[in-house]
Amino acid sequence: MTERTLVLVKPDGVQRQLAGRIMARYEERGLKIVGLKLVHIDRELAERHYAVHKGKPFFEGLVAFITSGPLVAIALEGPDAISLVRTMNGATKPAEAAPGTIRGDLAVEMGQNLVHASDSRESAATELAIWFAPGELLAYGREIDRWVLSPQA
Ligand code: IDP
Ligand code: MG
Repeated sequence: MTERTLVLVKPDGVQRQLAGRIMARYEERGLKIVGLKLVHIDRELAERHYAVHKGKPFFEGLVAFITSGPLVAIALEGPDAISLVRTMNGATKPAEAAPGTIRGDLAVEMGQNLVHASDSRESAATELAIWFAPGELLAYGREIDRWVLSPQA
């Protein structure tokens, strides 16, 4: 089923100038970019994005890291996009991420593991609404060869 998911190329990815290469992997796989922005977020947005991790020992470090520099937020669309992107990103801990995955190829540290991706239908809907305003996401128009701006699904 066609899904939409949120991906972040975290500040380490932007700082290492890997944003384009990481995005290219998703494009090459066949996913469509339906939203895209370069942003340096504040603590308030970081806490909303990582709300499920509030209270965990790594939470403060995570918020400090995600607010440390600009990141790229990408809305991707495609068949089973949510699980497909998680598989492409690889395990959270880079040492356990399979070669061929983004983390398995390009990262070594859990705290600097380059990418975020929504992990469920629910988190994808919540996160896309946090990162993209209605009207910032694209969708196919009725004519299949044309992109149009549309309100968030
Ligand atoms: P995910 O990014 O693979 O979905 P989550 O468990 O949602 O992983 O954790 C969010 C992020 O928090 C991870 O990508 C990683 O950067 C960081 N993180 C998770 N667990 C730890 C930990 O035990 N120590 C340090 N950082 C962690
Ligand atoms: Mg997660």
